[in-house]
Amino acid sequence: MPRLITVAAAQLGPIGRKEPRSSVLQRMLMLMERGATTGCQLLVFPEMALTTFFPRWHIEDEAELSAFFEREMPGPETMQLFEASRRLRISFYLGYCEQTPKGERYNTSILVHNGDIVGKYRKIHVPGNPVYDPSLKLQHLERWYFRDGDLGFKTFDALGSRVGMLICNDRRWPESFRVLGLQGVELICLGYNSPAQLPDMPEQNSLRVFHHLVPMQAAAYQNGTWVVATAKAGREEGCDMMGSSCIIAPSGEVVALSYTLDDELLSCTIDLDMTTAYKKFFDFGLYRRPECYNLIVERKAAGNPI
Ligand code: ING
Repeated sequence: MPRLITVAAAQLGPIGRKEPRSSVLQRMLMLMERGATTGCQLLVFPEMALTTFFPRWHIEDEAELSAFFEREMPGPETMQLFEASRRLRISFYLGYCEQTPKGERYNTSILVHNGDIVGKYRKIHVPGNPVYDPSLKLQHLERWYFRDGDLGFKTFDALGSRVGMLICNDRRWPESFRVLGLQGVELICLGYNSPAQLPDMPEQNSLRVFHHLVPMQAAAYQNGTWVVATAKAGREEGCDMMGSSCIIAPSGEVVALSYTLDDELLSCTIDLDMTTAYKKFFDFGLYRRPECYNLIVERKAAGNPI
């Protein structure tokens, strides 16, 4: 008996700087309704799904900035997603900007099952610049706005599966996936906001989708896990954001790929038991040599030969 589950990347098109939460939530609820009618059990929304990707600006107006953050989850507006989850029996991953009661700000995701939060993650690899750098054509000020995630890489047993969460830039680092792999992860949910072009490194422009897919395909295979990765896509406030939301099998194959840069539901029925053969091939307990991997935790930057 295969262990089947129907999952979907719930891709969102661009969100304007002034677009109200209510309008974004409307779009998300539509995707949830569509997911329900097509038998989806889990929807993966993007990183920072409720707002525009504001770290492309250096925002000094505290009132404007503050409006991008959630102080409660669920809050008065996001409650609708939780109600829909309960009513439609659909679980979801949601990326959002979290502000704690102490005023700490994190780039966060949650896993919601049957209207309850069953998992929480705070982005560990926070990319970009810590201060405004006028020499750059494209600002990416996540390090100015967000603290480093402090919850580690955890897995959550939900939906008859072992689920892990990552956010955007985490997908480029093999360590993110390995720490989840060492906990037997079977399904990794990830939302992202990635510029389709890098005006400060234009030689990489033609490789953007390759650099998005290749680390996740490798990691899915090396850890024997499914990956669902969801974009906030399209031309957002003059910035082209990459689409290519995808579902990747434990074989490393991309089995579904989005074909628009707008709101799109990309679903696939996946067999969680497909992880078994790959986990057996890469039998960590038999073949891994952690005693030879010390540098991975001892060193941060590359240094002298040992
Ligand atoms: N986005 C980017 C990503 O990894 C980034 C970060 C920064 C890309 C600088 C390119 C240049 O795709 C997020 N949201 O992490």
